[in-house]
Amino acid sequence: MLSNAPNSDPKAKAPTLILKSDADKSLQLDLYRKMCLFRRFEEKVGLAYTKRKFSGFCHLHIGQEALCAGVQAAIKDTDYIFSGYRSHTQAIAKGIKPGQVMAELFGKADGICRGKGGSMHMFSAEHRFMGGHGIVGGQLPLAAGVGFAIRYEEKDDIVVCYMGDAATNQGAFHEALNMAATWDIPVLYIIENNRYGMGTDIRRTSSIDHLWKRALSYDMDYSDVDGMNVLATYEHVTKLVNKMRDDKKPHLMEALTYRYRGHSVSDPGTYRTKSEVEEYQKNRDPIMQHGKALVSQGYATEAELKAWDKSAKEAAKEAEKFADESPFPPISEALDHNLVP
Ligand SMILES: Cc1ncc(C[n+]2csc(CCOP(=O)(O)OP(=O)(O)O)c2C)c(N)n1
Ligand SMILES: [Mg+2]
Repeated sequence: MLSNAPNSDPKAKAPTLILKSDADKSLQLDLYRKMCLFRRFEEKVGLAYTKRKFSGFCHLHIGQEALCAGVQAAIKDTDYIFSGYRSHTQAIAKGIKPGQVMAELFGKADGICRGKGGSMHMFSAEHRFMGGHGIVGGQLPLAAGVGFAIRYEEKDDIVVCYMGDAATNQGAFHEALNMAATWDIPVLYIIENNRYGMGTDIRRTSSIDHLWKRALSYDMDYSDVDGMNVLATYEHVTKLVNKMRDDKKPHLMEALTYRYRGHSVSDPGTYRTKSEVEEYQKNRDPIMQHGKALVSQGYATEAELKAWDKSAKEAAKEAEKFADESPFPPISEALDHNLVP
């Protein structure tokens, strides 16, 4: 298990960088480009929010890109993703176009839910992206339900269900994991442990030092991974899902990660020090780490890394333009697609 459990010692040393991987070169390059896109997209979203292009809640994923990119590369298109409310980039990773995600944020007709889901409730059955859930832990039992259907229909797919660290203290977490373990339901439950709930250090709300220990209560398989390292994540999750497709058993994976921005856009961040944030940005940043890995393997030059980042900025700009130009949905469809009697 990793020694840098964030909930036991925030000053613990970062794990050694993985600078070599058996993953093929084109995949490794793709992971870099994806993370650049996720970062630049979320920066654009943050700016659009401050320009009041949309309102309501908005939770950015900046700093946590490696997990999203690494997991997505390890699963198949037919697998399902469930997530919480910090899910813009997970929707893009699952194949939804950045413009459709941005238009959804802006409440526009070309949004993936025709502007009715917004930041916290992206959804696309076609992409098997099952939300976007605003209720902390609400997605966990739903993921068990889809996993049950997969098993019942004897399919080969698996379900990936992301949650934040604070969600592990919810009743729904325990009920869902107990059921998944009892019935052998193929759900990979992933804790995105970014060390804080809304503003509370996980050490103040959890009695254990490693959140994967929760799996012991259900005799469920468990592991942890350095969620700031995309190659480590990709390699680890690939092994997990290969096993899960065979044995159909659930797994609880704790990914150690960190968010750079506030909990939501309205968070002044007074519960942590500036130097803690800077330490992650300087020494653990997922894009920086992976860039180093690519250069050290001779897969890319510094100039190429810069060019890919530039393309990511352009893609984020295009997504915003698409959303700006999309019309608002007509008032006549205000009650369509809603659960109204
Ligand atoms: C059932 C429920 N309780 C409280 C909230 C308010 N709330 C929104 S986010 C949040 C903290 C969740 O933190 P975590 O699970 O660690 O996810 P992160 O924001 O760090 O990604 C809380 C308490 C909610 N949305 N749902
Ligand atoms: Mg958290």
